[in-house]
Amino acid sequence: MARKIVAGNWKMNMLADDGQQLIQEIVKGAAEVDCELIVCPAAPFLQSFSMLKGNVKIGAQNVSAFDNGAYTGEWSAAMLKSIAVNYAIVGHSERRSLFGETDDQVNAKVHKLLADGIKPIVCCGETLEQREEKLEKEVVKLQLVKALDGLTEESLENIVVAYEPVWAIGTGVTASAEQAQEMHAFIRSTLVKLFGDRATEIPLLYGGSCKPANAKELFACEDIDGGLIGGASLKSESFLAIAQSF
Ligand code: 3PY
Repeated sequence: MARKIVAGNWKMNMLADDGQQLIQEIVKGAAEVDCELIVCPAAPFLQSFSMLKGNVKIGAQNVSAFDNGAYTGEWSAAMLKSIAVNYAIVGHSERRSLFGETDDQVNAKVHKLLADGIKPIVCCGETLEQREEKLEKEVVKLQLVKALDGLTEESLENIVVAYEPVWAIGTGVTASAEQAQEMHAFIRSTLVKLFGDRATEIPLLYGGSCKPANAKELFACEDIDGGLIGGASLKSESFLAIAQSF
């Protein structure tokens, strides 16, 4: 798997025409960037983008923890596989806080995705209150231990981890490069303790108001391998500028 990654989480934004235009602009600009780009549109548009090639990959923003059956409104890892989706975000803080996604569900989703050959982008991150109480490391460690429970060493090469401090999501506030690096180094060492040296290969993305103005400083940090981008992924200029910040 590529180590340098910039992934765009479009969240519940963009209609069909705007999305098509944006993806075309991204594909055009992709030749100029030295990293893998992942575009994560809303579910209705996944299929229309999923035949992209080269360094632009397609990711879902969620997946069901179940296989198939009477689960209205859900979609399975096998369905994503059948339309050639490459990645899926799991455990985003918006899913946890707005839709009650639990660590156990995140873990089940990670296993379903890996079983169908889709790479999970596993999100973790603390709230402002937890940081103020100096609990950020404890919280993130627990999220990782639970999300990755039961994984084999071999599956590590198909995992991406994204650190997204909740207080920096959609707020315009970004973690300083020092704060982000400190947490990424902690995540790296936690993963190595859990899985051994092979875990050093897991790409660690920073997410939370990452934009062209701060991407260079963040990506220069030793343990930051790229970004999971929210608002700035909705315009090709800013998304590609971030991808050129390595
Ligand atoms: C943000 O940067 O707002 C994100 O949530 C990216 O996933």
